[in-house]
Amino acid sequence: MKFFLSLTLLANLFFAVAQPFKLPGLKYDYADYEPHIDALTMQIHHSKHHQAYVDNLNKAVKGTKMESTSLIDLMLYAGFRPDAVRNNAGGHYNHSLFWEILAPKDKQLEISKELDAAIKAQYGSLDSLKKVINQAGTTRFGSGWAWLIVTPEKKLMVTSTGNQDNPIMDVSKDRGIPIIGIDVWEHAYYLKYQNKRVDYLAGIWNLLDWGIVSEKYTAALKDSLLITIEKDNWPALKDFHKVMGQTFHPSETGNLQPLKTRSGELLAKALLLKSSTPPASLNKPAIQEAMSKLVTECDELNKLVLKNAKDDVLTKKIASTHDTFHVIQGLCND
Ligand code: MN3
Repeated sequence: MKFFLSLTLLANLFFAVAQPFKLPGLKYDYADYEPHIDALTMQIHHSKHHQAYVDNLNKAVKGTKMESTSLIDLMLYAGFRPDAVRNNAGGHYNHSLFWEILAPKDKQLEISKELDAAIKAQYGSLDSLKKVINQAGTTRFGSGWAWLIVTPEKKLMVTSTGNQDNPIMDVSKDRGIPIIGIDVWEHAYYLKYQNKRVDYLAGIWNLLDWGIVSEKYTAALKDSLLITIEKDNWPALKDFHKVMGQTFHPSETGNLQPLKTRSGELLAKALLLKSSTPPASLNKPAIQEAMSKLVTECDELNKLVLKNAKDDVLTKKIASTHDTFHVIQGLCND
């Protein structure tokens, strides 16, 4: 078990930094997933759809700073990235997970005691968990995924996302590390099940390798990504960051127009940030202090703009305000 686990961790590490991204091979032949998923569907899904996500992801990051960004980081801040990155990074990650957790019946491993106990404690039984996941999959309008995730509070949670989004992404409402992902795009089932998503979802459980899911559960509980996600869950900080970025960065090249038109908005976002509740792990005096300082500085900055202060005065002031903001972000990474 220990050996297996370290192999998984090693694979994850490799997975996180390896670029260009590559299509992972399947552990079994396309026909081995029959009759629940037919061989042709597996073949097209893996060698055409997933391959296209990989190719388009490589294309989208090529020649940009993102070329050296890990897949996890591409997804964590998907909301700040081009749609092509969000969609194809998600497509690559989601399908890689999907292939990993599927196995023919005679190759599947047993569920671990820990995961079994966690499921029973939260959902009563494995069958009721399956029902909740199926419900998430059937009610997902259009294309998307149904998930079982481990949350930053180390609880299990069932959720779903649209398109190729996933719960690692900042754009998702429910966040955590996925340990089960069920593809509910029509391309995953149409040839055999046509429009009958419910029948496909009923069939897919025959292929679920609970042994692999158990390994993913154990790894997720220890993964520092959970801490990152918890700290990242602060919408008011992100809202402030957006306006700060859009006003400060142009000022670095001498363009003060965005600041002059948006200093009031920047102050409003700072006030909202100050009155918001930080994620539990960041609710500390030093961060509260920095937020107060940020409000004061944004207020002073806004007054300078209203008084038509000179450009060099404004440039200096926004630079120091930006520094204060990074004190909060810096502190966040303690
Ligand atoms: Mn798919």
